[in-house]
Amino acid sequence: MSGAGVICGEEAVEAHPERSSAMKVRLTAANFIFLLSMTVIITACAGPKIRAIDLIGEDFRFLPETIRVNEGDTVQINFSNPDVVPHLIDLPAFNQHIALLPGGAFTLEFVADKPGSFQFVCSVPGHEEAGMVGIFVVDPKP
Ligand SMILES: [Cu+2]
Repeated sequence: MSGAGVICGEEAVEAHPERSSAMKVRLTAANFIFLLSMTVIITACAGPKIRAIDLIGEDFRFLPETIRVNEGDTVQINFSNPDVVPHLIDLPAFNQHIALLPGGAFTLEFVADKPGSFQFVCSVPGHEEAGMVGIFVVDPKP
């Protein structure tokens, strides 16, 4: 096996091949920092990720209109309503429903446990028809 590498999402971090025999090298400060950094990278890659997304409901729109996560992510949608009218978010595919009064904020948290494209809407009468619609995209596990 040539130089050890760690793949994390789109990023690839190549371990230094010249250090493949690190076990034979005495533990210098540089080696210690290298090993510590690799531990941090591996820990960051392990297990599902938490994806925090700010979502604003305003002027009969969701901003952003599209939310994209990966299957298995724990999703935190920080939904806020700076408007002067109430707004709701209904994402039935993940059993998420919340109503916000003007000026309100709430964080929805759930696991994106299935891939696909799912619509979410504001179900205050007339708001969906006015365009208050968004898409929640869950990319499948590779
Ligand atoms: Cu609304």
